[in-house]
Amino acid sequence: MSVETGSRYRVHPALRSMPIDASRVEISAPFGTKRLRFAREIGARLERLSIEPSFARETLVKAVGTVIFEALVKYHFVLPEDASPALIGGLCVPTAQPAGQPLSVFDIETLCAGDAVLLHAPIQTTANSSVSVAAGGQRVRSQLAQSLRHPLGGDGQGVVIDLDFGAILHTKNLRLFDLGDVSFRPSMDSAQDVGERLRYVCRRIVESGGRPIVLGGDHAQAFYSIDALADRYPHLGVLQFDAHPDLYAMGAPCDAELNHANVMHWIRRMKHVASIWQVGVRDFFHQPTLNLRCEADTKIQSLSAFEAETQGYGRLLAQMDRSLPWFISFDVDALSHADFPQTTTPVLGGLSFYRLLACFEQLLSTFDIVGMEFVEIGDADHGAHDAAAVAARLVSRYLFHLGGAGPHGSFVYTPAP
Ligand SMILES: [Mn+2]
Repeated sequence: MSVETGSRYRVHPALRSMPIDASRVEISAPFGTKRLRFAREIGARLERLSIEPSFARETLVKAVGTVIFEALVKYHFVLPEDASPALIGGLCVPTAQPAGQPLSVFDIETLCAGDAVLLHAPIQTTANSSVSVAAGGQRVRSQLAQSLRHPLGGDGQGVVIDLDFGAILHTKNLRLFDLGDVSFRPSMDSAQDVGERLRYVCRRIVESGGRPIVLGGDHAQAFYSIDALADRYPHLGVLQFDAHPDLYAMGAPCDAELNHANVMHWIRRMKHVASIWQVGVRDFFHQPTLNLRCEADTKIQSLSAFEAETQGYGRLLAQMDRSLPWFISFDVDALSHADFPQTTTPVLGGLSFYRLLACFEQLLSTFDIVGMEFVEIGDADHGAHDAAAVAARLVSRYLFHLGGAGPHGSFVYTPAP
């Protein structure tokens, strides 16, 4: 991870220092995943600096040396003065059952271009339903982990086979890494804190050439995940699958607050977002007009669920700008069978699985898809056909495409004599 370029720093306010023996101390931070050991004298110098509101880079380098300085900054024991307070709560917490290989947030810089990086962001901006969507993304991870795992466990040899597409992916080409869950401290953190951590981590992933796969959380997370792509992709397309356009406006003070129903207003105003396609939108509703302006936004185009299901995805695939990199923001309520409590705002109708899968094949083979997210997944298990299973299936196709999977042929794996 690149060291911050800011010139003034402060010590993490909750940094802990524990003596290990007569000559060494170990430092750690709550919710951090890293511990470092130093000579006691270094620990004492750090402690003296911790009472300063901020200090110059040179002061710290002089006190601890360049190598230790860089380690302290890399692992967030020392923060840039202007770092978001969200960083203090840690970034990602490793998960017990990762999909793919576990990756520490501090090792993102070791990624290769095209590596897929999974993480779950427990963002929830509105809780007006008995079912939570905060942790639903973990179900997508479990589904994926279950399908990708070697049946005998461990690091046994194997290949991944996709029967729908007659394809085979060698596990050495399965470059999927799991950062775990974005840190969330109940009763301490807001959705914005989690969002800022998500933005920070996503920015690092794309800087390193990785492809983020973000599992939500509600759709407000798109504000952070898509904003994070701005430097790496100054002209970006956003392909939103959703029953709702998420462009709701009431002409009331609530319009000023980011939530899962209005997030696309924020995204359409982002400079780097050059085009937005909304796919699967449907239903009818009463739109207030008082205190609101009706304007044309040429960035936004849509393919309704009715068109997708009755005429196919042809117009979308023909009209999406092929010169742009695209990020897929997938709200599972786009799906025809996503009903309560698999998602919290289900809508009659929707996209059917195999037509959608075929559309994904076209997207993955003819467009540069730089990452994707799946949001609004209810935190309840509904088995093999639920929204989380569909999301995991779509992610599996992304992995096969990124890994350059080949044809399976008519081989049968048979017990060796
Ligand atoms: Mn949505």
